[in-house]
Amino acid sequence: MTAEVNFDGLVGPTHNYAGLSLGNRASTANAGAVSSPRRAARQGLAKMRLLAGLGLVQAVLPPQQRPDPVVLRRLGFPAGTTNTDVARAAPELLPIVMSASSMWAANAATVSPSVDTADGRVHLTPANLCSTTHRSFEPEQTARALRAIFADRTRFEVHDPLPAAAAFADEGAANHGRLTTAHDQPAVHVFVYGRDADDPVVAQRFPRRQSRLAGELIARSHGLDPARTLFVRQSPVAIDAGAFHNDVVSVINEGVLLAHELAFEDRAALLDGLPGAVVVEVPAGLVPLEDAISSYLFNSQLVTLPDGTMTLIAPIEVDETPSTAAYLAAAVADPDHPIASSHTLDLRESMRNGGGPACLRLRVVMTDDERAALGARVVVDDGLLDELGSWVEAHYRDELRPEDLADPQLEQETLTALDELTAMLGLGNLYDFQR
Ligand code: SUG
Repeated sequence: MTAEVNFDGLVGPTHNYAGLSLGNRASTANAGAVSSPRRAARQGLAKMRLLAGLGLVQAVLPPQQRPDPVVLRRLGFPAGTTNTDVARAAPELLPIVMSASSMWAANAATVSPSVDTADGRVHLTPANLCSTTHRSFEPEQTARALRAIFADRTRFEVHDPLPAAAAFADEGAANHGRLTTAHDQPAVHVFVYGRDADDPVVAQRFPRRQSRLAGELIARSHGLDPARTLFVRQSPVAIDAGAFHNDVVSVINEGVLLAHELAFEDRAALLDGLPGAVVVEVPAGLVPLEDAISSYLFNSQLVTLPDGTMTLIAPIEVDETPSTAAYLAAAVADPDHPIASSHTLDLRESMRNGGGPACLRLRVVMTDDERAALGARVVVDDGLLDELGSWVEAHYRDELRPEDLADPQLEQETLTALDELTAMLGLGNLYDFQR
């Protein structure tokens, strides 16, 4: 059977609040706050356990090594430079090289399932993430991890990330969705972008992270049918209100597009391009854009359960925001609304950095054979979730303050933890320090 597999980014041991993402209002608002890597990782594992318990196929992606020695060398530091050395030599770089931002796996890559590609293989392109400094360090390790997991070249192709230039700026699956009657059927691919290469330079409140060209290049390299790809501009109003990725204001699952009324610039063109889709637009009169962005209603995971109904996996902030709580209750009560049920989760550690349920997952639709060909033990069951839980308890700190990022112990703890993790997940010598 073909299934949508949700790969969640495992929160790394350096999870912290450094205020690194302009345009991501939660990130800015929580700069300098004390984080809890352990609680963050527990919350992430609880989400994976919930989805697996609902009968969905759930998998995990490993965190990245921080600081990354390859990045430090490229920044001109000598081999053997530690986090403590960086703190002494260039304190302003420390939060940037220590960020655990790879946990938001929706930005790891853009994925096209085999049913949609010309060569019948699954194609993945790691996102270059060149719009933010700290995230621009992710693509190399992402590519390495994806190549270890999707190692079978007869079934999978992991492309190189696009070059890290503004014209190719790519944020991965957070700005991409596939609309289809069922996961195993050919889909219309919707690529959402914030700017075009020839946009006039005008003053804007917040950066437009995704370029149209990036989506076009990826669609071509994946061998998607041009007649079934759509390029849609995000509304500048939404970006300037804090929707730095489109998955903050819309979500697609199979034949359903759930979106805020102000998510897209040209709604009419979008709706014309999606014949047969069930488009549920949430009016600003019911859910103001501000509430959509602070609660992350649309950053929920809309998933199809084994019984064929759809459930919404939402952050607890949706319950706590009157307009979104009312919208969701009414949706579930309405037999004609595609959301038949919902679950809310405490993901506050990630949410404080602007990462909700949908940010934490990368969707890969796979056939049984493709799943059986995965090159590592990444599909979770209760046993693996228990092992990961014990691993987090053993290695993660309860609290991390900004100054702790310079602690020499922290880097050592991280390496010990990652070394154990690669053995647990059968990932071989994934990390630079293991080579
Ligand atoms: O890229 N936050 C991430 C959140 C990513 C959310 N992903 C999706 N919407 N799919 C970002 O802005 C904050 C890190 C800090 O400030 O410490 C950060 O990188």
